[in-house]
Amino acid sequence: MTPAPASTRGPTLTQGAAAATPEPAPGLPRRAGPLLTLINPNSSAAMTTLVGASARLVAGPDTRIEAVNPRMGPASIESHYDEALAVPGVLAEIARAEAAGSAGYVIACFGDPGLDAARELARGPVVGIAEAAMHTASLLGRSFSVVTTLGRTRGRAWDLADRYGVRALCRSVRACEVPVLELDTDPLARSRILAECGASVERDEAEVIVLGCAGMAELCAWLTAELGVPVIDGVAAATVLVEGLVRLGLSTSARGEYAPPPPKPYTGILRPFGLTEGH
Ligand code: 2AL
Repeated sequence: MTPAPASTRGPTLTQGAAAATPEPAPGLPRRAGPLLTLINPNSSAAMTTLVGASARLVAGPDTRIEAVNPRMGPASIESHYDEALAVPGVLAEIARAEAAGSAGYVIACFGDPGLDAARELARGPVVGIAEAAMHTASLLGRSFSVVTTLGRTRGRAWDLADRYGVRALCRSVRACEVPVLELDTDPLARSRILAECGASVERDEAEVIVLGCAGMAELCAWLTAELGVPVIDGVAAATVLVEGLVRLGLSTSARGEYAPPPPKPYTGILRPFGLTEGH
């Protein structure tokens, strides 16, 4: 397998799939602005198109957005199992985009899968959509609620609220019980999501709504108009945040926990993920 070019930040992931992926988007305008890579960690091309569109709506005019999804991994992420097995594909995309000169990354799934590992691998800043949405919510009100897909994903959202230090602001995590891949096909999806958002505001006293899935991005403006409170699409929030970090010239600290991982061999099907020093 062809190793990806060395990162100046640290070791190189010897990921064949990464090197095989075409580099920045055919037809992308060649402008001077930074290239940001949005990684949809599931393998749904339709959702990748959706998150790319959502990011482009808010990105600055000179920012180039490449929206990608891994070539391996789950069709959607709605369990811990899905999430764990989505991570190698996310890391392969980071390695590929590093070689293509990406300046920053958005991990566009609400469980923020692989966020810490991505920060160890990437030169530029990496922001997860749950992280971005929850921090943004904390700037807009004294309380927020998350409206997610399936009830089984609620625990992960609570874990992340803890992790990001905003659990005290989180009034509830509600589920619309629509699977990720049915968000745009189930005729009841919109009304169910609206009902859970409404209950969050009326019953749980949430002042801000956080959408708990990248696949809900296109509902954000409509929900805002219906609810009369700020509704946050994490894809847009993370795009603006990472773009701002890049503009500030800031990136992940390479000192301490996010230092490049020590090179070592990996075995079996994970062999391509073994890190080497340089090439
Ligand atoms: C998600 C998401 O954002 N993408 C995905 O596949 N699953 N989140 C969720 N709560 O189901």
